[in-house]
Amino acid sequence: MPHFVEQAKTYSECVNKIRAKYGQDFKVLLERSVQKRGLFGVGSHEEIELTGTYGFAPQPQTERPSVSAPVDLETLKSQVIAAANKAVPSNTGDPSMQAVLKEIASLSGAVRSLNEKVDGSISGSAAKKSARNENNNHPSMQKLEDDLFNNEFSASFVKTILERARREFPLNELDDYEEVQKQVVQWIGEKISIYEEPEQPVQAKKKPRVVVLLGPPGVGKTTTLVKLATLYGELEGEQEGHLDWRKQVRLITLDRYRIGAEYQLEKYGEWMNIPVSVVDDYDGLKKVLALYKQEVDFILIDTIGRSPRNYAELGEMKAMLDACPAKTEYHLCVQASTKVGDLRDIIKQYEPFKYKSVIITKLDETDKAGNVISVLAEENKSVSFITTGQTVPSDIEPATVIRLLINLEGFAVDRHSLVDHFKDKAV
Ligand SMILES: Nc1nc2c(ncn2[C@@H]2O[C@H](COP(=O)(O)OP(=O)(O)O)[C@@H](O)[C@H]2O)c(=O)[nH]1
Ligand SMILES: [Mg+2]
Repeated sequence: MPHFVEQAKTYSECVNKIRAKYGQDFKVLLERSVQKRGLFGVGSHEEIELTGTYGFAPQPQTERPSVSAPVDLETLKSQVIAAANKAVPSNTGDPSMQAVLKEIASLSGAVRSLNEKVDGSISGSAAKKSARNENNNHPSMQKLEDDLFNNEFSASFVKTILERARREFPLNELDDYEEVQKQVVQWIGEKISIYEEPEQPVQAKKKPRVVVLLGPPGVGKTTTLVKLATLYGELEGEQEGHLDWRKQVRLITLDRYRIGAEYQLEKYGEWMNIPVSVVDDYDGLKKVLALYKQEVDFILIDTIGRSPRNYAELGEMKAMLDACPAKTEYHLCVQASTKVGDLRDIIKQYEPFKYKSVIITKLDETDKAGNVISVLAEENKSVSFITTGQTVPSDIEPATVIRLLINLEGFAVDRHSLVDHFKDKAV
């Protein structure tokens, strides 16, 4: 089957180019952004590149896409599991962990191939079908597509929203673009899932909540952990120069890969009057956790790593963290400005840790959150916190749907109607 590779400034421009050159029967297989250099390096800019095939007979609409498990995810998971088992021999035969990981792998595999099908978008038959819809060519549809891509939403996310718009907006409603936008903002909000913090059960003996922060280096884990410690600690006041906390919080850092600058957490601990423990291995972590078991409210664990692609290191870390109690809450930190493709990779690389939620860091550094919203929706992940600056402890807030929506660039956002629509998800 013949292939094409086309580049343009926007996704829709690129699709129009493909349509003009190769006709309606084409299928986009790969989307990536490429950096175009201007003359003498001046005016360099990003473009969308679409690769795909064309000139095939349209598939009947009823035909279902076949879902085959992608190989790379399986390989990746087994690398992490193998490394984890190697690091702690006593864990090698934990069949329940293996079963859970296997299940996660197959589920995310299925979700991923479905996403890839959707991302393959604009197949010949879909293009024909949309051509039949007269509202397809309405200028509002074009504008909506551009606005969504400008906010860095993924191709599959944009496609889903456009299809819904085609289905639900009659021609006369499309004339009022502001109304269209308001409605679309709600649809986007419906795709955002907010993490629900577990209730602290009232019990005679204290049982600490254990929270672990994961993520690639430099995303802001340590800074976020300190911000969380102050949120959870509930400041009582200051006495003789020491901060006083209503709740007992302890910080733990995994020492394995520390380099000079990483003594950061200990310095923060000293400043905040919150004890910090440094542990080296599974047994060390187990001991510290046992020590704190009945006397504290929160234990926050910082992790350190060189790269999420270093599977042996991820495996070792996983083996060490297996010392944590079953109810430990793992949060994955991702930087708001990360590109869609990289986000998908990171989300999958940390899957073996069974993290419950994602913390979006450095939202202050970008105006666009479509990338994060799309990938989290695709991968069924919820957001717990958003961090918005380097200042400790103030630059953190619990994630809300509205907080992410008001960041959308070029969209008319009606705050009141959103608060009304999302109620508790919004506060
Ligand atoms: N602009 C911005 N910078 C942040 C934020 N959170 C952390 N940083 C900065 O990012 C850098 C790396 O943070 P750090 O917590 O050491 O990252 P880690 O390697 O993941 O632990 C530091 O310079 C932080 O001050 C944030 O929300 N916004
Ligand atoms: Mg750190």
